[in-house]
Amino acid sequence: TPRVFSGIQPSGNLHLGNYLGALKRFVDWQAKDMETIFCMVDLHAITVWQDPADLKKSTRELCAGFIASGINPEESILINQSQVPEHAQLAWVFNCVARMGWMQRMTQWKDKAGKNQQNASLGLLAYPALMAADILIYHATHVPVGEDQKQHLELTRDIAIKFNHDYGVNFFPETEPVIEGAATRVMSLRDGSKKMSKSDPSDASRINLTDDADAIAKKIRKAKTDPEALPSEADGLEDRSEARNLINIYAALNEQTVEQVLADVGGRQFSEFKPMLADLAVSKLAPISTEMARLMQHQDEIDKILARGAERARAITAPILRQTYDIIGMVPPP
Ligand code: AQP
Repeated sequence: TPRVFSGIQPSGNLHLGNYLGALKRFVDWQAKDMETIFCMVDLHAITVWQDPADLKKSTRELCAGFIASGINPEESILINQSQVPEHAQLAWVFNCVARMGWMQRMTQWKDKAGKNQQNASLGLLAYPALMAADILIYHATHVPVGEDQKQHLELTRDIAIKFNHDYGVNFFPETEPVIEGAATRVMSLRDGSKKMSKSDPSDASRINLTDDADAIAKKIRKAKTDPEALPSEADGLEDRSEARNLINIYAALNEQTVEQVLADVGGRQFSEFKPMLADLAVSKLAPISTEMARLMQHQDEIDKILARGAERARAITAPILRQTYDIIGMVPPP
């Protein structure tokens, strides 16, 4: 059966963008006749500084977020990256396949390293090789992600192609990015030109999955908008990034198309639309935050789920790593 893989960094502040761009869509994939593997990518998170106690908490909270969003750890394989060592082992091989120039071209590297590249971690530059390993250590073919990960997935393909070519094999598959739905790029509530992000210093810029009903409603009420009424057709949202963002969020939460939403709300003012959006968001998100808080009371359960996930994952990853080592000429243990 074809395999689906995706990951989320446990770097805190899990938000609505992660939910609509990733978690909610993972649940759709879980319902299909495919093997689904979802990962808390803690080794990716430490490419920028993480406080050790916060990282542990965020990892368990992310696991709770997966489950509260509808990922069933009996159906999907739910893992923490560092507990499945073959990810990091294959990443080393890919570090030797990928080229420096490929890494230096990545926009995420340029954005996150900023002007002072000399002072960024080597891991931040190598980030996409680890991501390629996460996917290819399962021979996964489908990778559901938000728009911001498209470039990294193209690089995953390049790494697979170069590995296969260099060693004269047809071993790693060419993966397909799956970027679909109305909310593949949820924007900041304070600035329609920036994506909603975990690391934005303004908490008002994002809806956290841990926010309660009051906080969710307040952030939507205060979201930046323009003074015009809403249009009735999608082309009326061009050049209105904040309006488009709120409509996209509404459509994704309500499982409608943008056209369907605008057919209902076109002509209304934001003063009318925002309370509708707040009600919808609270009804969809508050149960998730309640369930996350409940699960966080049972840390030992979470840790057991991750241990069980790692065991199931290693039944797939250990043989693939063994075959990779054989292809590249490593002498196997007797
Ligand atoms: N704003 C977004 N809209 C839609 N999808 C998004 N994703 C992230 N932000 C948005 C998707 O969520 C998944 C996990 O993301 P991640 O945690 O691995 O990486 P990230 O992009 O670094 O997340 P942040 O929130 O933007 O963190 P910082 O602030 O560190 O940059 C991915 O599928 C991603 O596409």
